[in-house]
Amino acid sequence: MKEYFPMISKVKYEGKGSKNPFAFKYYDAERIVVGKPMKEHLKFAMSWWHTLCAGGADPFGTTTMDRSYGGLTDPMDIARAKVDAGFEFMTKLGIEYFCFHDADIAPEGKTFAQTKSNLWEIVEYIEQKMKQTGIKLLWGTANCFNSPRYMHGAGTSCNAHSFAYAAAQIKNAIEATVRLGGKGYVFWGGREGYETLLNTDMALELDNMARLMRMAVDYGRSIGFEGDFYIEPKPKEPTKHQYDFDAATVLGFLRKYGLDKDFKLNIEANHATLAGHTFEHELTVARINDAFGSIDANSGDPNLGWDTDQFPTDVYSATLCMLEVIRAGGFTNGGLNFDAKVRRGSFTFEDIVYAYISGMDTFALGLLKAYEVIEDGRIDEFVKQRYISYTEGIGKDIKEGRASLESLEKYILENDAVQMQSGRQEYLETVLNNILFG
Ligand code: XUL
Ligand code: CO
Repeated sequence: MKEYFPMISKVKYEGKGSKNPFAFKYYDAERIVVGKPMKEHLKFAMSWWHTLCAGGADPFGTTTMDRSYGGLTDPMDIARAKVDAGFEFMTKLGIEYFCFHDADIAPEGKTFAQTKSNLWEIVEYIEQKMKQTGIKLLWGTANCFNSPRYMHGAGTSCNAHSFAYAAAQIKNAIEATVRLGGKGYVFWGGREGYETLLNTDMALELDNMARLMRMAVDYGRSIGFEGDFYIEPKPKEPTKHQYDFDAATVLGFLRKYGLDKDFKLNIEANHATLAGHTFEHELTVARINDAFGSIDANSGDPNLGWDTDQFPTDVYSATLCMLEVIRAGGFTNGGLNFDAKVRRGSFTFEDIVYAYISGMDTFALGLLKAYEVIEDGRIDEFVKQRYISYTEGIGKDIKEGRASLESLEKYILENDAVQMQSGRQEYLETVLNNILFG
């Protein structure tokens, strides 16, 4: 069989002293960290779209990366070659999961019937490869944003025919996910938003988006899908305003429509940046609402207002992310999907290898550092002490629901000198630096 990544055989852990660009410096898959192997803490996944499809096009220029897999022209031949290349890549890197959109794995046909048969042919091929390699599906999704038929949205389209088309696509994408044993199904509202309120019935659009999700849950459960549905929040791009703005907005939506039992959140770092939040903020909101599900690991550029989907290299951010994952009890059905792409100028297959090695090493280091933060204990202890006033006296009464405005007024009349404590942010930042950099 043709080899697409001849520059590597199995990528191994060589430790932080290694200068081998094709070796892991921190990611040691089988190393036991607090009771389980690193690979189970991290559950890395390959994104089919960025890794095997994206050609580096941007609004100002055409593709820079050859994704013809050796000059193939027939879209189904290319689809099969992507399966070969993807499984070769994952096997060599030791990545045990992948994620896909229907449109990434199989080309659209002239009719929907043709699209469907293309999809199922490739799904069967993927299934064989999964059996041979033991690689698993993390989540599937449907691309209901690329085609012109979704120019006004999919579930939120003003056009019921577009809604119906999206439903048909989602039905097949869920079936494919179930068939491949995926434990997650993602809704990223690609064009579920608006450009101007002058032409938008927001109430109907949101009701319809919820209707589509309800149909997906009902259908998924009816064919035996026991995993999690996810919404992936993002505030803007491609629409000016995306309805799934951020974690808090999505939680309000899910609760309003009674979808919160079936849906969790897939938090993406760059989307948090676009919403004006930190990655860890979005993860915390998900965790404290029992909605933490999965992660799209990447990074954005804080100086830009769009989604750059860069590979994550910031250990500080990865540490704070992994702290949240640990606090949430670790991944169950979810994992860490590299929803990230190499830069337009990094156009060779070798660059994809460097990118994944760097992302995997970053999160491996983040995992180790997060456990060091916990073991060190200074930060957790500080937070505990900061709220100590709620463990006794009037604070305990407030926390346990025994206080009222009257009882608190009575208390203040007798104790009106409030003593304050410092938040010690600068000190805590030095503690974190000390743990990260020694
Ligand atoms: C887009 C994005 C998507 C979703 C899946 O910003 O993150 O790739 O992850 O549709
Ligand atoms: Co994403």
